[in-house]
Amino acid sequence: MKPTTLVDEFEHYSTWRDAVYVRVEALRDWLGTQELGDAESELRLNQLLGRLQEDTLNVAFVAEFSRGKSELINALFFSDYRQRVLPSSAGRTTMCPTELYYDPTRAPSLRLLPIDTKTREGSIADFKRDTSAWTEFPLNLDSADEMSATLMRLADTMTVDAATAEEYGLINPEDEETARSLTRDGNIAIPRWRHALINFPHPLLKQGLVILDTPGLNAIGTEPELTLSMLPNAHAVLFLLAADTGVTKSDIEIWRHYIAPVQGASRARLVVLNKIDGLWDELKSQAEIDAEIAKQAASSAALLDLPASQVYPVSAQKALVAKVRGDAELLAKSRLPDLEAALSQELIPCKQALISESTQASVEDVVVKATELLETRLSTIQDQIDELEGLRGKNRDVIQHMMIKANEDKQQFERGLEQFNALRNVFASQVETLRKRLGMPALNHEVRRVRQAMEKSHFSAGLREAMERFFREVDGNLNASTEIIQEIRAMMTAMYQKFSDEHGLGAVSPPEYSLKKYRKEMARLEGIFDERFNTLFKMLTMGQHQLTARFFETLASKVVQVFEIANSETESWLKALISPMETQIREHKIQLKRRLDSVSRIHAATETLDDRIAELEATFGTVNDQLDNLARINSRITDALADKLDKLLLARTA
Ligand SMILES: Nc1nc2c(ncn2[C@@H]2O[C@H](COP(=O)(O)OP(=O)(O)OP(=O)(O)O)[C@@H](O)[C@H]2O)c(=O)[nH]1
Ligand SMILES: [Mg+2]
Repeated sequence: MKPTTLVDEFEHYSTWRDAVYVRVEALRDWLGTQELGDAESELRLNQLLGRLQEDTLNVAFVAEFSRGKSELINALFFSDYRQRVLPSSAGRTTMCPTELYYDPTRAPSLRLLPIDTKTREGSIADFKRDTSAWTEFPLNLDSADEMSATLMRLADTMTVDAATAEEYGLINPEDEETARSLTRDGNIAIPRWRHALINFPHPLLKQGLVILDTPGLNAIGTEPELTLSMLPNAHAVLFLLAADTGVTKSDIEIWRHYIAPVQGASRARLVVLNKIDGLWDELKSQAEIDAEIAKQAASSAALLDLPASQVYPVSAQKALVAKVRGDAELLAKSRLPDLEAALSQELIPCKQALISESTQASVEDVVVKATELLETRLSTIQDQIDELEGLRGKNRDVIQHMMIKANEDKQQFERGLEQFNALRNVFASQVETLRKRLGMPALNHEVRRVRQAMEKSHFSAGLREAMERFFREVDGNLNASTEIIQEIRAMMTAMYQKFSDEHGLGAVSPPEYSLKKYRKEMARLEGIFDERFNTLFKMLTMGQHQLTARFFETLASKVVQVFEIANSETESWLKALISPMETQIREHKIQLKRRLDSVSRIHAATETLDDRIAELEATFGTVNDQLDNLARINSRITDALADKLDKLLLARTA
């Protein structure tokens, strides 16, 4: 098998995504020019295009300090720069979580969030929106030396007294290790920065790759956002062990607390056994060395409760050297290509499948709706043609009779419309009740209440009670919303049925919708809270009080995020519920009016019958062409989704 590098595979993926984008855009534009799209379809396609454009692939590197995370990132992604981009050295090097990405609207730079922001309100996500909170250093891409000198700031530390470190939530004074790290005068070295953002125009980052480099256990534990959102949001997590240290207690702790519990079917988790060059012994045969490496991989796997095949032994450092020097033999020996292949195979197909599925679903809904509309048009035109054909040679009395019939149909439909409008009012008031339960003001009220309770309470029992109540209230609101949603759906289903029975409108089954996944997500967050509370906050010192408050802020911003998504999805659903009905009614009204007009015209001049039939037949042809076009545009999207990339590439060069 030809080894695929992550770079190749990712480029392939980006090309695929671009091709899908272009074709979905073509669908949206075509529906627009043909006046076939309604507001709901346009919104859906625009949302889909936005998602395709902003699509990122997040890969996180997690491990205890000095296992070689930064070196592995250099070897995997930055060897083209022919030197170390990220600082990597013995002892603690990376002092704060570091994100590497590319934003074309900003100049290449290193931005650092000062550590004292830990005492300010707001999560890292909040600070990201506040440019002034960051210290910015430009990156000079023309000088590799200057660039790595700038990036050395990731390792900055500063000395503070124990009280300050405690206030930042960085130390626990009762902890033995803390006691040891305090110098004789009671000071301690802490990271100077809380978070780093590197905006760098690397080809992969340009295509949407986002890399997260993290420092060791101490920092992971003090930044709840890492645990709550950054790691769960990563599409792949690489956990590193080092052959020279073996699996230590803190390695196991990181694995158990921060990596193993992160769920999600699409989430690749790879364990890397780094620094295998330490086992390369010139006095041993290759077979003996391989056996030694296999043995260590197997024992590491056993300690982490994994099959041995999931542990990838590599030497990041030798791989970097090999890539810089173009030494193929050394590269093979470093075993990095095996890891790259595994990473690309686990990561990219999963991601592609996810995007493909959601694109398919949105496109299908829109296409089905437009097809139905065109088909209804076709069949009404056909009915009219048949009616007129039957009229050839009939006398005025018959035509008079038809006119009366058309008028009656129209009046009956207008009565139906009145009922529909009454139902719309009921719908609006139910939506109002739903928004009261699910809307942001209700949630913000709960968040404020916990904040107040936290300020007042100095004991963990009080905090716990406030939090438990918070989760209970939030779940209660979700539960009540679920019931309202079911009522709304039942009412709309009945209305659709009625219109279908009485006026011959197409039978539509309103889309199913449930808040279950949000309730599940809330339960997951509560689980994380419980676990953190039980391990960390048995006793509340001042610093821990701070830490709890910050933990809550992060948790709250996560809950707010979940609710924002739930709200926007609910609003889309509500629109999807009513809009097909509105479209159908509008269409039906137009058709009824046309029928009446056409009969009236014939009534006035029976001799124009042939002209009228010819006119209708021409319209029939146009609508038929539209149906063909729509099917063609749709099958182009389906082809792109099925990754017929060879074809795409050929088409592009042609
Ligand atoms: N022999 C050997 N040393 C390595 C290898 N990979 C990394 N190192 C060394 O291990 C040390 C730590 O590497 P880093 O890349 O800084 O490790 P890290 O996990 O990023 O550590 P922190 O930033 O402190 O959390 C450095 O001195 C590297 O040169 C390897 O494959 N073999
Ligand atoms: Mg590092």
